[in-house]
Amino acid sequence: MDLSHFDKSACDERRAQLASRLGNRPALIAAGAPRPYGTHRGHYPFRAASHFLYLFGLHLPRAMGLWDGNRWQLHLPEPGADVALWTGPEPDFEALAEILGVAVLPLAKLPEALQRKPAATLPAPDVETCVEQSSLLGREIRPGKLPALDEPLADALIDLRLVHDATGIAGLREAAAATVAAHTAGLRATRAGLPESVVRAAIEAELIGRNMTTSYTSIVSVHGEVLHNEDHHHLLADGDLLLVDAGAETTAGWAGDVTRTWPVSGRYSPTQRDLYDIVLLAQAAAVAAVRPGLRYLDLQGIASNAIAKGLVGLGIASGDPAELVADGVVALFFPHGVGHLIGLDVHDLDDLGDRATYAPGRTRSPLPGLRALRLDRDLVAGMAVTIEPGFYQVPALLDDAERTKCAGDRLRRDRLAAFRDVRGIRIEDTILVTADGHENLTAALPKGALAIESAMRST
Ligand SMILES: [Mn+2]
Repeated sequence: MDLSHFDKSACDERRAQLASRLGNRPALIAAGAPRPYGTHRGHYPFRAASHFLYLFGLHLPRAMGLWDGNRWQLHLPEPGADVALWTGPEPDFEALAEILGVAVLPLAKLPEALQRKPAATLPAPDVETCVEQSSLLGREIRPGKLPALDEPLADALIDLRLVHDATGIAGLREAAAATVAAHTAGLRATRAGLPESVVRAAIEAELIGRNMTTSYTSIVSVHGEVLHNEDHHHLLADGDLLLVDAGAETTAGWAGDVTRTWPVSGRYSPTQRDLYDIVLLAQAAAVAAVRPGLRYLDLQGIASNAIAKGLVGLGIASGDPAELVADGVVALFFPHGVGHLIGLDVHDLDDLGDRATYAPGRTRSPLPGLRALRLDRDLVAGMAVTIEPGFYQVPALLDDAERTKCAGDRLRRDRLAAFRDVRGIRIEDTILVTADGHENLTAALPKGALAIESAMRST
């Protein structure tokens, strides 16, 4: 068992904070079960559910943390006789109790510890564990709308996890540094004629070498217009832009998330450069606005307005930029949200949906460009967010007469045709909100067009 990343005092403090919010109301926190790999009996490497990881700090398969209203305890499956043979010796319950500072008991004792009290819980990420939670608690536990009993637990965890403690911030910095190194390796590995998968390998090798993994499936694609492109088989060609959206996950579970878009040849074409600079201006304007008290939704407006002005400047669109945003014309080119929370999950707290990521009383706007926005809270020092505007030529949007109706005669397709060597551009950094503004945790990675070209030349 790798204990190198375990921070006992941070976990002690987090459990104490949660306990003080719960009072005498019991709560069951599930780590989740390993997920089967293929159809044989193997499993993916186990990664504990983030609420559990936040409180207990270790990837303990099938563990159940219990706040019984009075004290914390941890219930674990008894190790099978051959575990030490196949997967190496593990600390016994007594040793683990010492490490964690909580009582560790066999899972078989959990029903007794629950004493049929109505305990709150949150659905684990895997179905198998949800079934076990249902059986332990005598009610159906599944993802979706939370029962009233579970709401105070969800709200307490949201309250705690929205604002990162010093250990969390250190974890995010570590993930950011590894992510910067990974992108740098990808930049250096980029050559015309190679498949996208070779660049992906260079990026992920940098993470694996640090005993880390990825916080989501890397996007490494010359088809940046496919927003969640998970194919890696296309060959890189001179003249292509390569969109790379990849992030580290540290051993302790903290996520990195960065996107860069660089030219395969090492030089942006004049048309690529024009649009790249617009996305960069939009991203920089949104990043610059980050400070405590700012409503996150306003960043969508800042980025969209900058893109609207840029499109008018290039003659791709005409009319008043603010109206182009309001009427959904900018969303034809920038159809996604400007970013999200980041923490132990890359889309942090997403398992709790808009309850976590939208401030109480706020709901999703139906407007194009806003309906995909994952976050609308007022920023607080200690929150971490991404800022990631983009420009894409998505055929499913631009070739759809119904969807483009909002543009009227303001879309200049003859002019747009000159920019056909741009399929997708996105620029993304991980930003920590600080007391007096913000800190860009991934600022070390080249972002300006000239800086990227220069970094590619020096390989
Ligand atoms: Mn992101």
